[in-house]
Amino acid sequence: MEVRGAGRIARAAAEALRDHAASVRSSDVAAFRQEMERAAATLVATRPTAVSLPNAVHIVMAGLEHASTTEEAREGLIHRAARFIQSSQHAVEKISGFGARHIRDGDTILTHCNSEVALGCIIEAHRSGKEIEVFATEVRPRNQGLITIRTLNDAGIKTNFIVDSAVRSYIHDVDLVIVGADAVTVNGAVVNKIGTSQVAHTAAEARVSVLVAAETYKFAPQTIMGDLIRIEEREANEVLADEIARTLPNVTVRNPAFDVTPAEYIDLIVTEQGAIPPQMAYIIIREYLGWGIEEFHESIGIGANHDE
Ligand code: RUB
Repeated sequence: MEVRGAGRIARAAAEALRDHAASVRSSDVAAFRQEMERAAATLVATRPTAVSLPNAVHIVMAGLEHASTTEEAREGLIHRAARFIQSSQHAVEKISGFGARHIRDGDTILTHCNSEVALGCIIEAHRSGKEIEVFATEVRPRNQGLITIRTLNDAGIKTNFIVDSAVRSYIHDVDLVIVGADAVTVNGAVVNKIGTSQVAHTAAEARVSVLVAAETYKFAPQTIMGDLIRIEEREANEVLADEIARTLPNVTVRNPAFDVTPAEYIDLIVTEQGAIPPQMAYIIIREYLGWGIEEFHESIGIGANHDE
C-alpha cells in the first residue's frame, strides 16, 4: 500500500525490474532469465487486482526475447522498462487532455478514491480556465480521499469532502462522475476501488454520466479467455480494530478493496487512444495491447495450428 493507484503500481514494477536487471550478476543468459522471471512473479503477486501490474511486467519482460547473451537480455529489458515508463507518463497526459474536454465550464464533478488520471482530467479542465467544483469521497477504510483532496486543494480547485455514504445525497448537484480503473474486462466492466459501483449505480439512477479514465494497459487480456479479476480482500483490522473485533466473536469483518461496475453504468472510457464506449474493450485488448486468442492458446499449451 506504499504505492497507490494502478498506474503508479505499473511504473513502480517496471522500475523494479529495470533496477534488478541492472544489478543481477550472472553471465549465463538462462540463469539471468530465470532470475528475472522469479522477480517478475514476486512483483505480480504483490497486488492481485490491478491488471496494470501483470501487463507492465509482461511488456517489460518481452525485452528478454531473442537475447542470446546476458548483456543483450539486460539491455533489452532496461530499454523496454524505460519505454514503458515514458509511454505511461505520456498516456496520463493524453488522457488528462481528452478527459478535460468532457468537463464543461461550471460543471460539478464527483470522484471516488485517488486516481492519477481522473484527477489529471479535473486539473486539466481547471487549468484551461473552466470554473469547476468537485465532490471527493472519503474512501473507507484507507482514506485515499485525503490524498485526493490535498491534490485538489493544492491545484486551487473548490472541493467538497464527503463520507462515502453521502454520495446519493449530493448526486443531483453533480454533472459528471470521473473515476479511474484498476482493471477493465473484455465485457467493459470496470474494476476500481470498493464503492465505485455504488457511486456509478447512484449516478445512473440520477442520469449523471460516468466517465472512466484508464490507460490501455489497465485492460485485462486474460478476461478474453474467461478469467475473472481477483478482488483483493484485505485485513479486517483496516475496518475494525483488533481489540473491538475480539469482543465480537459472532462478527466477521469483510474487507474487499475493489468492486466491479458493469458496463451499463459507464458512459465512456477515456484511454490515451481516445474515448470508447465500454463495449469496445475487446478492441483495446486486441489492437493496443496486442494480446489475442493466439497468445492465450500458446500460454495454455494449445498449438497455433490446433483446431480448438
Ligand atoms: C487505487 C484505486 C484507483 C485506481 C486508478 O486503489 O482504486 O482508483 O488504481 O488509479 P489503491 P490511477 O489505493 O488500493 O491502490 O488512475 O492512479 O492508476
